[in-house]
Amino acid sequence: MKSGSRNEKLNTWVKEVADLCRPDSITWCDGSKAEYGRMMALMLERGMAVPLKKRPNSFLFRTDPSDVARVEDRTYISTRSQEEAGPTNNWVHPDELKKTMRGLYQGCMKGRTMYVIPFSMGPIGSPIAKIGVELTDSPYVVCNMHIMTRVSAKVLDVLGEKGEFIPCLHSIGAPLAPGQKDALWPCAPIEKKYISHFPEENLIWSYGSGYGGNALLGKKCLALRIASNMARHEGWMAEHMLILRLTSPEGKRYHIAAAFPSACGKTNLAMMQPSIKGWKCECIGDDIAWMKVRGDNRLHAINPEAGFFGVAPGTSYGTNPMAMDTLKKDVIFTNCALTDDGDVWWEGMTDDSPAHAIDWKGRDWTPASKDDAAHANARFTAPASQCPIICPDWENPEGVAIDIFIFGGRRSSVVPLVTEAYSWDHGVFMGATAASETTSANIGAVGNLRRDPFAMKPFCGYHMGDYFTHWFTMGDTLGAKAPKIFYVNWFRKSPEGRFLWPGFSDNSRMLKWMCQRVDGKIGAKETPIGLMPKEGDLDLSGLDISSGNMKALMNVDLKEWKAEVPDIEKHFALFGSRLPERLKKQLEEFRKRLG
Ligand code: SAT
Ligand code: MN
Repeated sequence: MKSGSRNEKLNTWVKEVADLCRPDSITWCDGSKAEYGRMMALMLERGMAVPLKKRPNSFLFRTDPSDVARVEDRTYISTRSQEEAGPTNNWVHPDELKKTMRGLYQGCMKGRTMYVIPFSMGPIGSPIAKIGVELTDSPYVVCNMHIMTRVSAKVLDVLGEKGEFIPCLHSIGAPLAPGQKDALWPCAPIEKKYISHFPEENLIWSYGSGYGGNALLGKKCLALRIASNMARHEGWMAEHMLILRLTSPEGKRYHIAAAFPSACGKTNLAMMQPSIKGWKCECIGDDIAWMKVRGDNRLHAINPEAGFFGVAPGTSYGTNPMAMDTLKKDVIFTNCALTDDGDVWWEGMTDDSPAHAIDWKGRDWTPASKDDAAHANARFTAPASQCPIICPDWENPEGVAIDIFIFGGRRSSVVPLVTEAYSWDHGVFMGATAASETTSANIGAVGNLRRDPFAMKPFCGYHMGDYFTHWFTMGDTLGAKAPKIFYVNWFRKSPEGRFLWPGFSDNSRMLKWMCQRVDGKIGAKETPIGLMPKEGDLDLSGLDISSGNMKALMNVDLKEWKAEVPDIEKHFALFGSRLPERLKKQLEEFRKRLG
């Protein structure tokens, strides 16, 4: 593609960054297949990419062992006052952070090419889409952005001379001296990694990591952290939610948006194959929802992304056949194992492990090896259009009208399979108090319980107390047309540590109950924590589950729930004077119901 654009602001910014980072050359990307091919050829030549014999146009990458997940400890919301960033975000004053990062950016692209990637989040030209431009020195990022966003010269046309874009600066932070041999996965050490957001000027600066959300800046950085802040000012919502369409045997459509923390099964739910007869599911998105109130006064959702960056381990024809079929060609795999016949493999993909493989660190692996063959946060990057059940409306700029919100997380105890909120305010309380055991999607300890409000703790670009207020405001705007809110937990375990619920396609049973609730076709019983299915109301036909397990899954132990209260109080105290009164009232009512 030719260099430069008609947009003065963009050209000036590209020049400024080039003066600072000193790349050897600059390439403007056009998102074409040929460009993708050139980038891959370059990475093959450098030995970074492994072509997969078994999957056409698909490649395996192995990262540096230090660069395998998002780095929440190194992620910043940099506003002029710390108060604005709030208690859930790391904060450094923009002047100081920019000074530090400018120091790091100085000459950081020497020996490399800087790519200019114009991309659209949402269909190009759609009124709800936003334009970003990522500058990066990573060809791996270019290829992933091709899949995850809409990269095209058309974006520059839409931008025109005066259009607005979100500048996203990224460097892996590994300049090359003349003659220096490149690493297979160049990146900077952890203490030099920075994932920084300047919401007051809609600006993103990322340094030192080449992985996932740290480097593909359209995703968590733009579509969640920056967009959430834009959304509260502009009266819409940017949420960490999958979007799916469920169609009943009678042909009635329901649209569901569900928020779960990273690596808690959003991709699996988004592509589920209902086990109940006659119900059909179609996927619209698996990670992010942008939602606006439209003329019908309902909340309409679009998926701003164009691909899936899904967790590989655990994905199989048993758990998520539609994902498996999405992965047949044109996929980038990262940190999976390589089999001897030139395919990828990961824990949970097949019943039998291969007798030999190369693990994600490039070492020989056999089932006797003490480490896993694939990293627990190994990922696939695949075009959404390849999903066999992608919804015909997945790129509809009008979006789909949401009927149901679901919150949830991983809880091995306490939380039952499904609960319905008494009201919008109660639903906001459920979202605000959501808790989950931590996963390997972030660098840090795995399995610790943490409050992760609306699954947005790592992704809210402003004060979380104000974010709660925004949810109440949206509820007031939507009034009777607001989606119904539910809370689920697929992950409850027996005292012996076995999952009590089969999950995956059987989660459709809870979705059916939710749809019946939306239609007012079925009752519910009142419990202190919310409305729950009455005995016999959940469709369990054809499911082999003991009544003991069902009882355990639905159990609400008041002692256990009372024990949650002090933790909720501590969590709420974090938000100080910005905790909405309406949440305090909800906590009061919750306490009363618990008795
Ligand atoms: O690395 S990502 O942020 O894209 C994946 C996730 O944490 O959900
Ligand atoms: Mn996510």
